[in-house]
Amino acid sequence: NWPQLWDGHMCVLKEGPLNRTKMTENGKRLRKNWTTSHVILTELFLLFFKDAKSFIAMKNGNGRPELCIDLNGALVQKADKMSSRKNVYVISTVLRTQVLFQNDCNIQAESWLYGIQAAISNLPCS
Ligand code: I3S
Repeated sequence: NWPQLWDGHMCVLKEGPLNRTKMTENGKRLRKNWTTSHVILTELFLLFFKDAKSFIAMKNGNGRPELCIDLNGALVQKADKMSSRKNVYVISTVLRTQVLFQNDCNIQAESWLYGIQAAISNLPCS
């Protein structure tokens, strides 16, 4: 139950819009499908919501994220070769899911990189 999990365990380290696409799921390559998400970084997870309203709705007991990335043991790296877009990074999880994220503004994109790296480095499997 997402709202309960949220109330019990999560605080927002960073929040805002990012373009993203899943690249691999359980090691299997997927067709890219870039979308803009409202992204929430917590100590444990990177959560992708359809928009800011959907995040608020989840906190009020309605709905859940579109995508939830487990940061424990994950890796985040620059991914220039994985896309023609600029400022692209890839998060690779222990369960071999890969998500690309991107922002046209390099400062914004780097700020997410550093935030995610910091969260990962505070987790036991890093
Ligand atoms: O790395 P790829 O496969 O060339 O990625 C592009 C394609 O997925 C493309 O869609 P098609 O599945 O119709 O070929 C997407 O529209 C592009 O956005 C993908 O590349 P970028 O470079 O934007 O990540």
